[in-house]
Amino acid sequence: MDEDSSTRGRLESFPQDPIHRLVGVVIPRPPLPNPADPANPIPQEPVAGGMAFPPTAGFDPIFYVHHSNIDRLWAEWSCMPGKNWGHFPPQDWFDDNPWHFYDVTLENGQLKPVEVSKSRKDYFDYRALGVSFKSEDLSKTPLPLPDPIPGPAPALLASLTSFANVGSFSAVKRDMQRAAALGCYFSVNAEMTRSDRGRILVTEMPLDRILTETDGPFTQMEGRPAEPADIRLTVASIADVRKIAADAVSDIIRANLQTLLKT
Ligand SMILES: [Cu+2]
Repeated sequence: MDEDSSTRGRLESFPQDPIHRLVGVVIPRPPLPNPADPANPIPQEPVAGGMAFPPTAGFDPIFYVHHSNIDRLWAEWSCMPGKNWGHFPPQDWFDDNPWHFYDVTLENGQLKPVEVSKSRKDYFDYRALGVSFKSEDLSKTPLPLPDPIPGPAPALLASLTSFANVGSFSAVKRDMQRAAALGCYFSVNAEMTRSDRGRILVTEMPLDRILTETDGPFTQMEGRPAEPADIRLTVASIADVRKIAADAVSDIIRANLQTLLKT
């Protein structure tokens, strides 16, 4: 189980998670009245069995049946023809070894615990871990991890409105440069091009990483929520800041989006 939401696999989200919750039975509890502040009742944690919580799930014998089945599904998937990996976390995520297990060995007639600590990448090859499944076709090869792991895929920074207005400006600029080096795209809305800080950021963005957005309904345009048609104004502002014709900016943004969708 991994707490980092950016590295959660699909199999973990379904059926791994829902089976934990269904077996654990999560019963919501209504909020308690709050005499000091009647408008804000006090929320209560739900009542649930051990399987619904990671720290106690392993005490339920069903846990082992459930996870053997999840591992079997993973193994079957990885042996199917034409499968490929999705986006990869960075190499150091694969090299990290966050989990510690105990195995036993026989030493002078005594069982001794041995700590097992492998890096994450070593858990991708279940056969190397000595795991096999009754239904497994041993003539098929599980999908191997590429070596080295390719860098993370370009990510889209959803909105630069808050990015542009929060924190020290030199830190924001440095973060933007680091994000650009990682292959991130930046989306710009009209509101952003109205602040000095926003305009400076747009000046320094790599042109091949700029995208547009309305960020509506959160951003406002002349007193109403921003709409897709307002993108014209964003394009005009980018053109103004970068001293390029608006048509050229439209062409660049269209090409950037096509590149992003192909990756
Ligand atoms: Cu689980």
